[in-house]
Amino acid sequence: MKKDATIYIAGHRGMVGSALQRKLQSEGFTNFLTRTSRELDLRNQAAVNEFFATEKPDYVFLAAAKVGGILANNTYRGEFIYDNLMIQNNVIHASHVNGVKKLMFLGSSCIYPKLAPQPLREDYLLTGPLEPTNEPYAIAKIAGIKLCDAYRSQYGSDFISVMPTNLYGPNDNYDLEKSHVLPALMRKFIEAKRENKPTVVMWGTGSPKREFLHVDDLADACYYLMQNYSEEGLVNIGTGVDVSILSLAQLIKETVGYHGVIKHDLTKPDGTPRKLMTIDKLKGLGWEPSITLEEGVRMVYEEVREEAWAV
Ligand code: GFB
Repeated sequence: MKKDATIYIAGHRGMVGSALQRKLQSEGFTNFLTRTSRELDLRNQAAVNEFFATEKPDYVFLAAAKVGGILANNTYRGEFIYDNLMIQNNVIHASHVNGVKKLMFLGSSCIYPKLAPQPLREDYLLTGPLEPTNEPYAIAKIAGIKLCDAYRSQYGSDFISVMPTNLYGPNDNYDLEKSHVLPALMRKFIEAKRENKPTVVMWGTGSPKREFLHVDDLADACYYLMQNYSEEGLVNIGTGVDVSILSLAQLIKETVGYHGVIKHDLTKPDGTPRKLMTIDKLKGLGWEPSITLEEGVRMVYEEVREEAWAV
């Protein structure tokens, strides 16, 4: 990627897109194409086609998506499949039509079968039934991988797919109904400490295990792969280490310095029991993460400790 290349980051205001832009800026790239969803609705095929035909990006990072935590995925099932299919179909096809040099499609570790052996290897894709709470989202993301592969096969497009594990970091979503677990618990512990509340409620049993990657590490890996990887299929991006949700809660509790009690809301779903990915392929390509969960949680706490969230 030449430093004067024109780069379109779809989803540049989200947690992933903004991290990608920070990374590319730090590497000396200056020529960014960005549009808010209000300026360009990526579900609108005609609008996307016109944007690509006019702006002719050299490289595309497809980080725009309808995303959310377990409850949002399970509640807005129609939006999660429709919006994501439309966004990725439009952007990937327009990239092909307009001769984009390389495109990176970002998926999620939830594409793997619910009960696949752990750690999850890239070739476990489509070997069993999916976790029901996020099946619509996972189906859309699997379709995106297959779309990139089909365009590579039929047209020779240099479109690659990466599957990040559960992410956290700057510009995360702190809406307690829609967010993922790490920002949700961070907010709950900070507010409970501030307001001297005796308890903090976490969802589910706390026994599911998850792998967490700081989004700055993700952006670093994406930039690395954009330069060093060009194949069909997918590459996992994670840490190769997971923790139980209860351990995560305890880590955040300690980091925040909250001394109350953790309670469980068992009416909320646990979701998939475990989704630890192997990162052997990524390591083999020459990349490893550098931010530990303890460091990352500390970084997030420093970023948001004074935040006054709307109710
Ligand atoms: O992060 P999370 O919403 O998503 O939930 P998933 C992870 C686990 O944390 C679940 C528990 O077992 C939740 O029940 N949990 C505990 C909480 N307290 C809370 C809380 O206050 N808020 C939230 N949100 N969870 C999503 C998928 O799955 O992960 C998406 O639905 C996507 O498709 C994304 O793949 C990365 O890891 O279960």
